Amino acid sequence: MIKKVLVANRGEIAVRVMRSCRELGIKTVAVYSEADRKAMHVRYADEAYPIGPSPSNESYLVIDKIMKVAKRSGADAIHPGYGFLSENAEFARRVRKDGLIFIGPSSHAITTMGDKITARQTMIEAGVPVVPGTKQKLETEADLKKITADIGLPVMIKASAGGGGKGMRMVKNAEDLLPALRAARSEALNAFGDDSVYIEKYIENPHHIEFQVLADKMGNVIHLCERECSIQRRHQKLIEETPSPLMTPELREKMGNAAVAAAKAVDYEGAGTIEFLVDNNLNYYFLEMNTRLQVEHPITERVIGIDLVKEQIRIADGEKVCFEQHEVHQSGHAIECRIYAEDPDNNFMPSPGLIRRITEPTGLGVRTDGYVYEGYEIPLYYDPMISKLIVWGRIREDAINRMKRALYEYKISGVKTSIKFLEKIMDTKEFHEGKYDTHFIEHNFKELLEDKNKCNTRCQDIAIITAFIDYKKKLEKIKPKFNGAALAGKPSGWKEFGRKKASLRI
Ligand code: MV4
Repeated sequence: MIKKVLVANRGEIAVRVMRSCRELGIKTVAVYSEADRKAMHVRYADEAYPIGPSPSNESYLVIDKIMKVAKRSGADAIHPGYGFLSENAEFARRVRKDGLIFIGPSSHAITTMGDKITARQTMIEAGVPVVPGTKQKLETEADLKKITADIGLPVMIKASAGGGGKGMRMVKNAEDLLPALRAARSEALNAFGDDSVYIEKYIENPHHIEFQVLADKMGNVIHLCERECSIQRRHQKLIEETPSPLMTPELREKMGNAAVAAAKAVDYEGAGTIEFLVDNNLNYYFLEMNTRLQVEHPITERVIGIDLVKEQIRIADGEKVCFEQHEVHQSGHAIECRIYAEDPDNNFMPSPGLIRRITEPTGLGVRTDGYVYEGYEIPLYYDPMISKLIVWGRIREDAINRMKRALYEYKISGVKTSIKFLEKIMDTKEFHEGKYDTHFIEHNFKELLEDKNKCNTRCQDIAIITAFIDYKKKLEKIKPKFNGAALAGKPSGWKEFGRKKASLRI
C-alpha cells in the first residue's frame, strides 16, 4: 500500500496530485527549486525538500536529485505530474530499479509511444487507423518523392522524436519537398539529437480529439470518452470540452475501441491519452499517445464522475480499474479554459510577476485548479499557465453560460492574463455553434484581439473606485456610533453618478 508520495512537479498539477493524496490519507513530499521556495505545492505538502537552482534542467529535470529526496523522505511512490520527467522512460526505469512505485506506465510503453515511427508501426499492427503515410523512417530524398507521389500533396514531414508540433513541416508544392525535408531534419537533430523523419498525408481542417484511457496491471483497459481539444494557438491548448460537439455515439464507440486497442498494444498501465485527428468526413487517425496525466483531465473527471489521480494511485497499487466499460457514462457537459499569465495584446508574451489581487470564481458547477495566491510572484522559469477553470452544465449551452459567468467573476491583478481573450472566444459564433476545428484561433484572430469594451471595462473600474470612496465617506459620517441605518435609504452616490453621466465617455 502506498503511504507516501513524492510529487516530482510544481504548480497546479503538484497541488492537484497532493489533494487526492490527502483524501486517500497518503502523505506527500514536495521538491522545489530556488524560485519555488514560496510556491503553493511546497506549502501544501507534508514535507518539502530543495533540489537546486531555478532552471528546470538543474532541478525538476535532474533524476538523481529527485531520487535522493525520495530516499531521504521515505516516499514509497513517485507521481511525475505532466511535463518535466513525466514521459521520460529512463526516470520510470530508475524509480522502479530503486524499489519505488512509479505512478505511470512502463518505460517500454513510454519509449514505444515516444518514438512516433515506432508508435505508428505498433498502431498499424494493432489495427488502429493511422494517417496514410510511411511505415518506416524516411531514408532517401528519392523515397520522399516516391511516397509523396503515392499519397499526393499536401504532405506533412514529421520528426520521429517530435510530437506536439516540434520538427514538423507541411508541404503544398513539389518544389518545396526537399528544402522542407532538410529543414525538418536539421530542426529535429537540433532539438532531439535524432533526425529521423516520416511522412503523412496532410489532413485539412482537422479536429483534435483525444480519448482518456485507464488500464490496470491485470490487462483490463477502459476508455472514458473523448475531449475536444481543437481550440489551440501554436500547439498551446486554450479550451477543451467534453463531449465533442462533433461526436456521435457510433463514432465514440469506434474511436473508443481504437483507443483501448492502442493502449493494449503497449501493455499500457495507468492513465493515458490517445490523440486523434478527425477530418470533416469523420475519418479518424491515430496521432500520438500521451503516456501521462494531462492538463485537461478535469473535464473527463467531471463528466464521468471519477478522480483520475486516485485511479492512477489505485492502479499503481495493483488494484483493478474502477469500472467495466458498460458502466462508463457521460453526464452533462464540461468545459475547461486555461488561464495563462500572458499578454494577448503583446503577442502572448509571458507576463510573470507579483499577483496583487486574485478573486477566483466559485458557485455551482465551477472548479478552479490553480496554485497562485495574493502576494505570490510567478517565476519566469516555468510554464505560464497559472490556473484552469473548469465548469459543468447539464447541456453545452448551460456550460458555456456558466463559463462566461465564471470568467466574469475571475479577477487577477498584477499580471496580464488570457481571461478577456477567453471571454471573447466564448462569444464567437463558431464556438457557440460548436463548429470549429484546429484553425479556430487563426480564423477569428482579428475579432478576438479587438477591444470593443475598453470604455466599458474602464467605466466598471471607475465605478468600483467611486463606490469605495462613497463608502469611506459614509463610514466617516457615522463614525461616532456605527449605525447600519445610516447606510440604508439614500441610493449610493456612484449609482447616481452612473445614471446622470451615462453618456459620459471615459
Ligand atoms: C497533422 C496535421 C495535419 N495532417 N498531421 C500538430 C501537433 C502534432 N501533434 C501533430 N499536429 C498536426 N499533425 C497530419 N498528417 C495537423 C496538425 C496540427 C494540429 C494537430 C492537433 C492540434 C492542433 C494542430 C494545429 C496545427 C496542426
